[in-house]
Amino acid sequence: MSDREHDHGTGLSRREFLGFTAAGAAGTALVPASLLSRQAHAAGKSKYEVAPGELDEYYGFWSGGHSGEIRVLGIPSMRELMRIPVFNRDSATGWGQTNESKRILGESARFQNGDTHHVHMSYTDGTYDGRYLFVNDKANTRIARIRCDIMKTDKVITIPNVAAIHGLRLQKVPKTGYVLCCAEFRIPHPNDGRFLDEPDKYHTMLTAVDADTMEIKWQIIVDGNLDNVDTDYTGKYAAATCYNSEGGVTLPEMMKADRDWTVVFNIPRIEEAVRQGKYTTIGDSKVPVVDGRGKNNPYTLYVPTPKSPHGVNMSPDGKYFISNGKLSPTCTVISVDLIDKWFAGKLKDPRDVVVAEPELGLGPLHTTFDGRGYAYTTLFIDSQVVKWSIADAIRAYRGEKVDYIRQKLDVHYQPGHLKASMAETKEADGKWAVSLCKFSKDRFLPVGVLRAENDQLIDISGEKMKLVHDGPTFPEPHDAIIVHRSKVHPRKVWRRDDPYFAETVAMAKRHGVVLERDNKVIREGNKVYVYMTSVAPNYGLKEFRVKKGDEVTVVVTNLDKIEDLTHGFCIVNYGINMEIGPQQTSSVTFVADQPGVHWYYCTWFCHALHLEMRGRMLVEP
Ligand code: CUK
Ligand code: CUA
Repeated sequence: MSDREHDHGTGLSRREFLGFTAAGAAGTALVPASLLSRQAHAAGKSKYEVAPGELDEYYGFWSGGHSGEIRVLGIPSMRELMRIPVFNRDSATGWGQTNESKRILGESARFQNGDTHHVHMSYTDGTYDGRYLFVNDKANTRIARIRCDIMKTDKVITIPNVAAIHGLRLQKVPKTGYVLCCAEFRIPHPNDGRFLDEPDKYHTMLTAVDADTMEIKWQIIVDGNLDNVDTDYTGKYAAATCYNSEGGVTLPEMMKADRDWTVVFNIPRIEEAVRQGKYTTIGDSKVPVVDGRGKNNPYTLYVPTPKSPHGVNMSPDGKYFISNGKLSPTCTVISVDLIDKWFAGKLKDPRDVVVAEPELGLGPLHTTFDGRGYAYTTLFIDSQVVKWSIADAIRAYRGEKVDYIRQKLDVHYQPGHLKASMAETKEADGKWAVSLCKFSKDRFLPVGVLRAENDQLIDISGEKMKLVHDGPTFPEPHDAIIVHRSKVHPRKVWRRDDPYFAETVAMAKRHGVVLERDNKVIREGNKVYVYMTSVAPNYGLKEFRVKKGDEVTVVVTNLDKIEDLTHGFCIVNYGINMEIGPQQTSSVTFVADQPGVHWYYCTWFCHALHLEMRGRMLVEP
């Protein structure tokens, strides 16, 4: 590929450049953070190499696409630190098999797959608060919450009345607030088979979920479909893209219109409608459903947007929603102030809220920000990231002769999301960006027909973007966030009263068992409860005896208090394995369907005598 990188030049000296930033971000916390980060870079700390023994400055939280998981990376090293199973099954930890994980997965535990696209961290006052992550499942219309203190999934819910949750964002102020979820595919309501071949009866909805209780608060029906969503910094608005305003069910039908739209939701008005009972319900669901269809309803504003837009991104100064044109070479910049005016009845044409529509290149999908007034947009078809000035794009839209494009950087290849450090908070610090490329082709040794994706690290701290690292990943990171490490405070050892295994503790109590002390087998009919402790390199029970056909529940409590001293519990030829971290209790239930001697053993290499950490399950015929 030819080197198409070129610099349009800012024409500004470093001093003027910083001065511009200060003016552009007046009144926010952005300026000091940006200046500090620039100084750190000037002092030579911008290397992406993180030496052995050193820690990364940022956490990266990656969605895992149709692997169904979340991954945790260190930034800038791009080292993969952890995988958090969410909608998938996990052989190492027993996610999807332990009783604790099955309770969390609920009735949806019957699904073995998931498709995560958008992972976001909870906010307080417009920045990350380190409490939770939330992620969508497009495959089975679910969302999940992950506790950041233990980095485990703690809630999974299915969204009713809709299909294929794709876009997912959180309210940023005063705190999260709602988790807002876009269902991408239109379906008939009710979807019970009575309407099949009548696409005019299909529709979709935005769903608002309470982040603290995970209760579904309301849904709002829209025209067209919903793709991505973002929220503003006042708590009033969310905006979502629609690529199928046509309501088509085939590709040519969905591509017909030259403009689809960005739909803006007026959240206080929707809440008011729910309070006043201006809603319906669908089928058995009790969720209030507000009707946001039609050009003249009070809840939504449909802003015509070229063409089949995909990502929508709120600028960290809180001023603009930016919709990424996908089939149009443009991004559409929508002003939050003008949205206020629209809903106050002061504007006539929905397009009046648009303040810029810069032409950026082919296939704009997603935009990120550096907190210094620049936007960075991925160009899927051009395989580039384009850096552009929002202020200059606005001037150009007003008719001034200015070049808003600063640089185009080749990436490899076909980028989707692009995320800069802290970019989705008011503390955007403009140090690193990651371009999540869909194809890697010639960038890595070939590994069969299936290839890795390529997550490319870009240094955005200077005036020119610099590509510094290629990171192969398994299918398929769609999105990521880069969170400063000061925001995240994971535990090192489990709390004995952690709600994660509270139901198992309650069961032990009913059996009169003290988990921290007892090793015993309790039989209730053909149900057998096996309680044991673990202290490296020993299980509290060297053996236990059951009968063929018994339903066996094994509960292991790890008494080790040492950081990083995890044990496993695996039964040979029974398909059972689970993780028991320091001070954790884990349990698993299965039917003893094979008589004979079945060794159980520890799967985490925990001690010099780890191999000897085992015992026998004796199953009488
Ligand atoms: S994403 Cu889900 S299709 Cu561009 Cu936010 Cu990849
Ligand atoms: Cu315990 Cu290995």
